[in-house]
Amino acid sequence: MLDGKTGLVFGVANKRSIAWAIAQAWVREGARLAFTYQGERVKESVGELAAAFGPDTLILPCDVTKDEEIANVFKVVGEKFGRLHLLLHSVAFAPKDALEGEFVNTTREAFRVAHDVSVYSLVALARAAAPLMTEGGSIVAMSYYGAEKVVPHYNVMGVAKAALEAGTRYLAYDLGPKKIRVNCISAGPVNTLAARGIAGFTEILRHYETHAPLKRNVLPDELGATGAFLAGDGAAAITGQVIYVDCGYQIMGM
Ligand code: IMJ
Repeated sequence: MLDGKTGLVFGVANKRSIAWAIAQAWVREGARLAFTYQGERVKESVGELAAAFGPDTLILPCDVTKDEEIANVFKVVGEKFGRLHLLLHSVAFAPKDALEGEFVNTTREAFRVAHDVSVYSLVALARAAAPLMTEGGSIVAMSYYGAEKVVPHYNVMGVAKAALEAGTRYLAYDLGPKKIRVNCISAGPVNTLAARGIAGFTEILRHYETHAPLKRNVLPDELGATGAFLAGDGAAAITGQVIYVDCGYQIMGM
């Protein structure tokens, strides 16, 4: 149960977003949420989705590469909510070129952008959230298997997710004394905006169906359920972990 808890969700773009699945699960368990969106293109869709939780749902713009925008989000959330218990980081970006060619050709700029948007943002958000998490908290970030094994074309995002997972451990250490837990969900492939346009994504889904022990792909609702678990007291002693929600794919050697 998440009754009486407040949460802040980064990374909803549309109804297919993993962030949306986890937000719905948090609300179903009784949490009150605020949302951020990145860019005018998704402002409307995030607004329409968030309105499902009431007309006065807080929706704020946030480009996570801008310190001023992050500061503004936490200032407003502090004013409206007073305190914060939950934070979801479901944000990643690498320039498209970097996900198409060979990793060896990654430019300094693509590497920088991927790590700024996808990794540093978690550090910045955790630091800004901590002073509002006066009753303890749960921070959840999204990762992917490409962090630990080579997934063709995942390239610099794999390196960024490895840093995100390591960052999760260091944040868990720093924030543990404040009863703030920090964990990652490593999700199997899901057909979201971040997956669209990836060459051969249908084949990737089929590969998981064939090779994962459960012989199917993960459903967004199942990621929501794990997000709700990590947010709640059932996970009160879990921090710094990467939880695989991938139908068992990660255990396979061949
Ligand atoms: C992304 C690229 C290559 C292989 C991939 C993915 N596989 C999966 C993804 C196998 C599952 C999706 N994923 C886990 C991501 O983290 C995607 C991040 C992403 C996607 C894009 C596409 C559009 C763009 N930049 C992006 N940056 C990050 O321009």
